[in-house]
Amino acid sequence: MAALLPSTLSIQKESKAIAIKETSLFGAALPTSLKAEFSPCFNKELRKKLSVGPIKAQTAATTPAVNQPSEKKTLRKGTAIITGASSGLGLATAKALAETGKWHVIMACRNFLKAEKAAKSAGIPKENYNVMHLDLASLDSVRQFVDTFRRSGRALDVLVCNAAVYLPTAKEPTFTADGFELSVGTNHLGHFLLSRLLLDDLKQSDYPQRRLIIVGSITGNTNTLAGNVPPKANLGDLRGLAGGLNGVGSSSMIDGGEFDGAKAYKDSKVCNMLTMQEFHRRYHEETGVAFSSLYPGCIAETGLFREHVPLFRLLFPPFQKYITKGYVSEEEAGKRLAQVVSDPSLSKSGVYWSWNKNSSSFENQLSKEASDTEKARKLWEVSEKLVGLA
Ligand code: NDP
Ligand code: PMR
Repeated sequence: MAALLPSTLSIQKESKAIAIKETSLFGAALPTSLKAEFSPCFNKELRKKLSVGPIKAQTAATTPAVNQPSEKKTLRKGTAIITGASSGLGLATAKALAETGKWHVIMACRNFLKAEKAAKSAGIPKENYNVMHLDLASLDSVRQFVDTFRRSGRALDVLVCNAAVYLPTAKEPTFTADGFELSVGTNHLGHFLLSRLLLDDLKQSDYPQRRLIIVGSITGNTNTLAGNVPPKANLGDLRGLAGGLNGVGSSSMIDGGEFDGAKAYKDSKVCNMLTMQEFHRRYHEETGVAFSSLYPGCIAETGLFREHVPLFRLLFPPFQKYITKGYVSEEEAGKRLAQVVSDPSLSKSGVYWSWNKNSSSFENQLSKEASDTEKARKLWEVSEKLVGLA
């Protein structure tokens, strides 16, 4: 909460402007007062307003654990690369894994010093991690990271594509070094190249359970209430992506529409979930690598919301804690992702994991778009061209 204090102060000054401008502070067109927004009966009301179709409960019954291969008696220490491990979910996961003593974590981060400091202050045992530079907003940096990792001589057992940017207040698009809109360029295309290149390394590992995990989210899934808060994810026919997503010759949005930072993020999460499934279809049988995605819960206090207005950052955590009850702490979310990395009962491939209120994992359903096999294939092929693999 201490970190919120400066925001609180600035809210005093800014609240009037925000209240007028940001009637859609929580996304849905909400001309009514914040009081109404926080009313416990928001569920019925909002569903009506948002005209949400059938919604799958995000707290469904736990699916029985599947595929429980027997573990070797003496397992060597596994190596996991986690992108964006300098804060939030990535840092908490690195800590959860490193503390077991069974994992060496490579923190793949764009800001080396920040990552080192974060690891130190989180108390991650220093023999169980190291930081390597990776800027996902540059394809050259991705390739260089892969080279550096290979030169380290380590086997790769698990890759976690976790890093992301969210730019909900941006009026104009910004771009990666290669000219792609920044959210999709970082969250999807950077990870797409990284995971395609590192699949070879995963294949070569002798670790019994090799996994490639791409973090997804509820907000990219329109079969949920959260996924129906405007702007909704929608990749359309991928015409903007096929045009290079550069805002010059083509749109900066995947569907070819006007730039919208919040939508670009949600679209990127759909790409993450589609990519995981396409990996599964193309490579699971051949390689034995398990591909999965997850929604770790709403970790409402992470750096993801750093670009949002101060009032949002102040109200979002209590909204998620007391109204939607979707809130999880960074520590809890880190334990969840660490489970997807190493728990033998979460070894099934092609799954989008979620957790119910008792923190039990279950195989969740993806939205129609996020499970569209034809779209996944097209996304794969267009992405291959953009990152120089085809
Ligand atoms: P944070 O902002 O705390 O973490 C994001 C990380 O990504 C940071 O370490 C950041 O680095 C890194 N990053 C951003 N851009 C780049 C880049 N170009 N190259 C390398 N690293 C980069 O957010 P969260 O922990 O919340 O987000 C982690 C994941 O969880 C994301 O995939 C997000 O979509 C997902 N998620 C989050 C939810 C939430 O409620 N917070 C809910 C559902 C999913 P730096 O520290 O240098 O800024
Ligand atoms: Mg959402 C019903 C449950 C629920 C859950 C679990 C989330 C998660 N959200 C829910 C509901 C609502 N949200 C409702 C009813 C509203 C309108 C009042 C709402 C609004 C809202 C906004 C404006 N929510 C948001 C925002 C954001 O800017 C966050 C976002 O979309 O980031 C992309 C967000 C989120 N809500 C979540 C989660 C997990 C997020 C953020 C993180 C993410 O998807 O990665």
